[in-house]
Amino acid sequence: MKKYLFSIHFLVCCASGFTQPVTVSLDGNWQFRQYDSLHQLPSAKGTWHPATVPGTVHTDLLSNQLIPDPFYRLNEQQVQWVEDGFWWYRKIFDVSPALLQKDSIMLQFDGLDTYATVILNDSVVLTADNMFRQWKAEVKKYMKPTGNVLFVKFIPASLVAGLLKEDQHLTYPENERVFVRKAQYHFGWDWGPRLVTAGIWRPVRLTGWNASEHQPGDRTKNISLPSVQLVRERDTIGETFYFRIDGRPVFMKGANWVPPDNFLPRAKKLQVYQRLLNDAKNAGVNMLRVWGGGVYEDDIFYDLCDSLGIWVWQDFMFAGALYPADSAFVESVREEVRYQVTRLRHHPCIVLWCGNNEIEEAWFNWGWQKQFGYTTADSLRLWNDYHRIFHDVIPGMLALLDPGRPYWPSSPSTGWGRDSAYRKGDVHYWGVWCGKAPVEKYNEKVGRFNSEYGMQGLPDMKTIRSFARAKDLDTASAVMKAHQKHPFGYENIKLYINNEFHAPVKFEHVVYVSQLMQAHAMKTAIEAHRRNKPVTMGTLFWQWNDCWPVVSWSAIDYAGRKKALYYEVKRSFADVIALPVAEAGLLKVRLVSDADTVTNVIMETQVIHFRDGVLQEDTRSITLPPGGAMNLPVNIAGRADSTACIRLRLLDRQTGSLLSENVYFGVPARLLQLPESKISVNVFENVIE
Ligand code: BMA
Repeated sequence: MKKYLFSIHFLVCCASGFTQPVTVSLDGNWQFRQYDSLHQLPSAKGTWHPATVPGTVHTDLLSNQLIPDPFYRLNEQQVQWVEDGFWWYRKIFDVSPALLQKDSIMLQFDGLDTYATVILNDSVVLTADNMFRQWKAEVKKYMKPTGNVLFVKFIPASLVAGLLKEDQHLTYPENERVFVRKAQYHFGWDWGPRLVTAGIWRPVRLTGWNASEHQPGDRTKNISLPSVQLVRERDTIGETFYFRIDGRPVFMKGANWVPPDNFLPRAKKLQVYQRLLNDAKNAGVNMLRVWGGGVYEDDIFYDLCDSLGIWVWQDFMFAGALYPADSAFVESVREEVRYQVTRLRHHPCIVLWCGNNEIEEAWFNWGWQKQFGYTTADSLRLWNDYHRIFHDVIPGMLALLDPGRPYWPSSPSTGWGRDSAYRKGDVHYWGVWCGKAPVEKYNEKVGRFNSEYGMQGLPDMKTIRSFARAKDLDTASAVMKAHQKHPFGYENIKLYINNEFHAPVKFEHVVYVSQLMQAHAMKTAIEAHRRNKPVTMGTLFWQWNDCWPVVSWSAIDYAGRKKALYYEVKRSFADVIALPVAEAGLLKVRLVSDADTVTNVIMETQVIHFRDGVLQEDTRSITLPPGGAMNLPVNIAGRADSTACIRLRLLDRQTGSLLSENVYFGVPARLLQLPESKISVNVFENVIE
């Protein structure tokens, strides 16, 4: 992907040489206060306090010690009043004559969350109602050299949403959130708290220029982007679903990406993007799906994906609900799409635009029609509204703005309960977890492209201790329940642990074993998907990261600590791997390569007895074509059972270096007859032996 980056850089440098507009950042020090509220509120009212822009009202209240940390213990409940506040932000500033002399001065907000009125020197210069848009106003006539006063006044998003909801004669699934163009996870999710933020969440600036001066050019012109096709061709099974990039089919390995904080500007400041994306690269991830209940990510996310070689499946921000399609809403969506596609289309990393998360699946499978009592006429109207947004407005805008990239209206295309979900399109297989099916089901339910599946694991003990006291360390405690948002989360964790492991008793052991269980489940799924290459061409587990410290499906917890899953994923995503296939008690191996060159490997197979060590061994030399997959019989009689496992190692034939390693256990871990381990630890200064 580096070759594509070079041309972008070159173009931006060239463009800037011809222009002399003056740009002044208005980030940095602002002030904020609470103006009014729907309810009786505590102390923030009345006085101006220092504020940070870009930022959120919650983080400003926190740094002024006006609220406790919303992530600690049960504090999420304590801070719910914040969403009902009317918040005012203010900046007083001077400007240089160089700016003031320009013909035109534009005030530009890259993000306002969400319902805001912007007032400059007593004149309303713009009103905003969509968190995902950039907002601009020509302000030259209002500006003066000194003492400019800029106000941004927010009214509560949930208040407006509630009023919009009352206007409807139908009940929409998922309550008020669908009426607001604001990150949907802010209203709470099954891994996230309800923290309905407000604020100036992206940079603000003034730009002045003269009519004669060059305007910044469209960044996509003359940029060489990869040629990307989403290949959907009929075949004997159904229809293919894979990405062909620059002529080469690419097997996608990765995960779903959720916003890395409830308070997004904070994540950026703390360099969370660099950490999470480098970790992804190091684990062999080559695709992340930016999931539709979050946000169109910060520029830094896409810049990093470009440079690390991580492809991006980009959802538009709609998830698991129905959305209205009145003219005001549609117009807002149209402008949102215009802005986001124009902002992002020059990134080589983006290989797919996807309309939404789980709306098509939901409409046909979640029983909304019955639950909300829709008549035939209601259903028709709702389905037409759906079509308008996802089959008309969004693809229509893409055809104008980014015709070269594929569009997929909804992920997944078919519900996981239907057979056709495994023959075409992408699938979110939640039979394991939501349906409580055993982990082995992953071996059967293999889709053409597996864009979601997952298993929960508790976060690291240190992370848990950052929000819980010693007395809270029990899954039945109020605090641990508040940090588990899935209705039957702990029940399922227990169920899946008991299927595979001895039931842990101590809380620390529950944490540890839940992570092993999660890693085991995801290994099973990933291996099943990779074994099925080339019929299957993608595996994205749910979910890469967290937005707060929580029990979730993530591989990396909010504090950046890796769960056992991370290390298992890293092993399972190795470019060249030997995957066991157990058939009628006999072991075969499927060798899979995602490398773009021929790989010469030595495959080493060992039967290892837990007490007596290596019982049998076989080595053979194999040449794997680029991107190829092949079945091999294993030349050994020994079996993986309760006393022994089989270890498969692939070594580079030339250098002897280890390419990948896979250990196959024939029975659940709780049935293994493992001898007592003898481990001694010596610590010498900074060396552990
Ligand atoms: C998927 C996602 C999310 C959810 C996850 C776990 O379907 O799209 O909505 O968090 O399941 O339940």
